[in-house]
Amino acid sequence: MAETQRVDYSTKIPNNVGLADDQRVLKALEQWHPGYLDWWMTMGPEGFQTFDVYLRTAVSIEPKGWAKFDYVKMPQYRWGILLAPRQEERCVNFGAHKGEKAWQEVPGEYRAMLRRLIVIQGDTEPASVEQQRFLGKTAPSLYDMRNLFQVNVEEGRHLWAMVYLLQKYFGKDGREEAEGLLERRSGDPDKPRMLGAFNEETPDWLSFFMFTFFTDRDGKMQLESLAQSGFDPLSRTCRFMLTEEAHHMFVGETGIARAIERTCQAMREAGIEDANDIAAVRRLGVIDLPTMQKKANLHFSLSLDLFGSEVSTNAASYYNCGVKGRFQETRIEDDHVLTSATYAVSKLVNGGISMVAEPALTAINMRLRDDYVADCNKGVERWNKVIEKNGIDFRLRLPHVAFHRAIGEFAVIHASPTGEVLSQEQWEPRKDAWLPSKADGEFIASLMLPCWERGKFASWIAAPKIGIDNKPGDFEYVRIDRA
Ligand code: BYC
Repeated sequence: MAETQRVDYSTKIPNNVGLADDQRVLKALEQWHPGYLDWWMTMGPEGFQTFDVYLRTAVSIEPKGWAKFDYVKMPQYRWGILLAPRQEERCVNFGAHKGEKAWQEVPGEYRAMLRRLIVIQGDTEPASVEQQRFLGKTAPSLYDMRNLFQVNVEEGRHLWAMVYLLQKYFGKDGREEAEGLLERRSGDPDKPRMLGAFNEETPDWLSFFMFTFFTDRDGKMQLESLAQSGFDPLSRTCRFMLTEEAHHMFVGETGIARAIERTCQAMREAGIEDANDIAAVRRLGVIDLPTMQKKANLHFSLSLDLFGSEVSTNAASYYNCGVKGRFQETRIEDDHVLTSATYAVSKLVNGGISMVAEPALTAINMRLRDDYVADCNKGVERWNKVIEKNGIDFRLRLPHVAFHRAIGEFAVIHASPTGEVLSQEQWEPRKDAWLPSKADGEFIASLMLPCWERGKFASWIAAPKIGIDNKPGDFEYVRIDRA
């Protein structure tokens, strides 16, 4: 079967890339499959592998009606290889090769670069599943539990997507990298995952929602940039991944919005007006808004680190070679070569933070990060609307980009959330006011009690406005009883 819109389910690995006619790659993937399942059983959602979960599975790559919903036990999920349709006339749209036909094979001179980008992208996918593996046990509802598992199986599919590219286009090196993706472990000191944020813990559901809002959004930006790639199979793979990614960010944004809603309701009912009266709000069994701000500060800053250094010759080469573009590259009105353009970059100058014009080519990471910050801000404003509607005088804000950074220009300094540069002595006593403290973590953990009754929700989170797949409020998203 050649490449098609429908997904071929006749092989062990569902796909729309004609795997049945590509025995070499089919075999390589079939050999990789048992290792993947072992990884899923040991590092995937702990304690829920035998439960029926109401999941969506991709059945087509057409924008409408691409997924079907049904009960599935997670280890039986049909992880497939799905690429967006090929556009015959597609070209390289930027860099030194601008105007050439998009590449269907890996150009020899860019092999190492492309392999590296695909491996980094691939590494984040299983990492996030590992980070989230214990959360099912404290799920605040069956609805939320199902969303967690949906995100997890789709991150598993995104790993398959990258492994397909490695196996199909990178020969022996690709096969070794595919094995490596199953060997590294989030947070393991000896064989950690590749990027910082993917070695942090996701200890509670507030972290999960913040992660899916902030870190999955980095995923969106990076996938959007890779979707611009002149290497067409990578572009097509990323375009389909973005379809799934939208739901992950929805889970994060609405998860936080529902926690905010519940806190505000509880405050109103108790007649508490001061959002900063943390002790009084916590007594209501909800998460106070200042603690949500601290969690946002943490996850935003960790996610900013995923953009690499503001000024990066790596990023310049990726762009110049046509392998990784900018967000919405084809909609930007400039020459798409960037040999003479500049871009304003925030930098440390004489101990302070200033904007400095840098060659646009080396400032590609900074530009993507700016696009990311703008996208995050829209979501934060939607959260603020929930607070405002409840008549509570409090606003959530993204911290300054220099706050709590480990990568790039600001890794060497401390800065407050408003961007004031601080000495170590000034930072130490104040950091617990800006980042979740041990006590905050313990309080949040005390609220993480499982709530698995149909249609019920834990004390700290409101019900969603609509169900998944338009299901009613008491729908049994995960069949706990019959497991
Ligand atoms: N941690 O020139 P530089 C997702 C390294 S999330 C550790 O500043 P560059 C998802 C860098 O590798 C999206 N190391 O940066 C979300 C380099 O090392 P070498 C994942 C870091 O290369 C939720 C050195 O520092 N996709 O999909 O321009 C759930 C100097 O690098 C970090 C991608 O990231 C870090 N944070 O940009 C599930 C896309 N940052 O070469 C999934 C692919 C930098 O000196 N990756 N370094 O050994 C890339 O485009 C780029 O590699 C990066 C870094 C943006 C990550």
